[in-house]
Amino acid sequence: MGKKIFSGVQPTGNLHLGNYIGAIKNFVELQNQKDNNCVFCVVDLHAITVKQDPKTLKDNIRETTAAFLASGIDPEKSIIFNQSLVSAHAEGSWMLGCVARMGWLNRMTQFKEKAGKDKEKASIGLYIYPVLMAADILLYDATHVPVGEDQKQHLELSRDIAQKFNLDFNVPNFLKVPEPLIKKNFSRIMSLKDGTKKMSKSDPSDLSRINLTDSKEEIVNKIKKAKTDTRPFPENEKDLNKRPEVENLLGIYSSLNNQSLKNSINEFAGKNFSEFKEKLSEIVVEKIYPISKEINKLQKDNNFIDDVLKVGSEKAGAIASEKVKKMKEILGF
Ligand code: AQP
Repeated sequence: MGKKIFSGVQPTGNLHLGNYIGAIKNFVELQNQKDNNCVFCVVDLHAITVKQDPKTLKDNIRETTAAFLASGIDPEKSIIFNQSLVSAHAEGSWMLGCVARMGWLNRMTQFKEKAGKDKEKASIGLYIYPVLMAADILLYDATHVPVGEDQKQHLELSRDIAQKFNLDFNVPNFLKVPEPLIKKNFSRIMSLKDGTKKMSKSDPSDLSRINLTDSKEEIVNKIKKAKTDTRPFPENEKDLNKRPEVENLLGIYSSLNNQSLKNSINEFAGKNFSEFKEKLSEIVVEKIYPISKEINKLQKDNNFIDDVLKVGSEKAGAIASEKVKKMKEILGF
């Protein structure tokens, strides 16, 4: 039997190679597997948990949609929409928020990281973000959720919320308990400048990430400047110990070539970093530049992108509002 897939990406600009390898690349693979039903969402309600400029947000919603399409997500095969067009997400989130416990949310490390030292000033939305994420997933009866390693904890919370709702209202199996789909390898791509920090949209340094809209020259330049170390190229996996930057670059190379880390190391053992970086640039340009070109092309036609989202939101809304209707009946409304 096929899987029911739900996943989302925030339209917060600067979509990068980490988003591609950790999420979007897998979305395309899952879409193309027989019998899967896939829903891919531009999670704009999540984006406003931190302040957004309205005009930039609108552009970023379209850019993220364009990135989905340019990467190979096909609106004929998958549902593509933006969250704010389907009000069931906000309604479902409220009902699930009354089931989720403060203690559970207090453990979420992403809130702690994003709120920083002054958590009193963080928005309530940022705190309850994982509840909205649970609604996103549970409204579609998703069986599997492809995410990067950083989202594992939020997904576990979605599972807890589903189980508690089913138990509290004695509706066994009403909310489906979703499974995370996290790639064993290369599920966390790190900054090109610091191998201990994840590659992130909000890193102030553009050199820390390869954007999905970068030109060929920018890609080559960023890889040239990517941090390595002074030790020779690794001979085996043990040689990667305490070398996060080198491990990360080899991870990117392996993932884009669909080969193991071991094979990549063997390919370059005895050679120097400049040779490796040249090959790495080639594969990144080969995989990312066509996406960048297509995003630029699609962005010239806002009507087309808006239409994809409108059609997708009608399909998504039909599924999600039906689930919300049943939730309301269960709650006694
Ligand atoms: N560095 C990464 N490596 C692997 N996967 C990643 N993802 C994000 N960064 C990496 C995965 O991409 C999907 C969409 O992420 P998102 O845009 O919804 O949120 P995010 O995780 O907050 O992205 P960023 O880049 O880290 O944004 P900021 O800088 O705002 O915090 C998710 O599946 C995520 O796992």
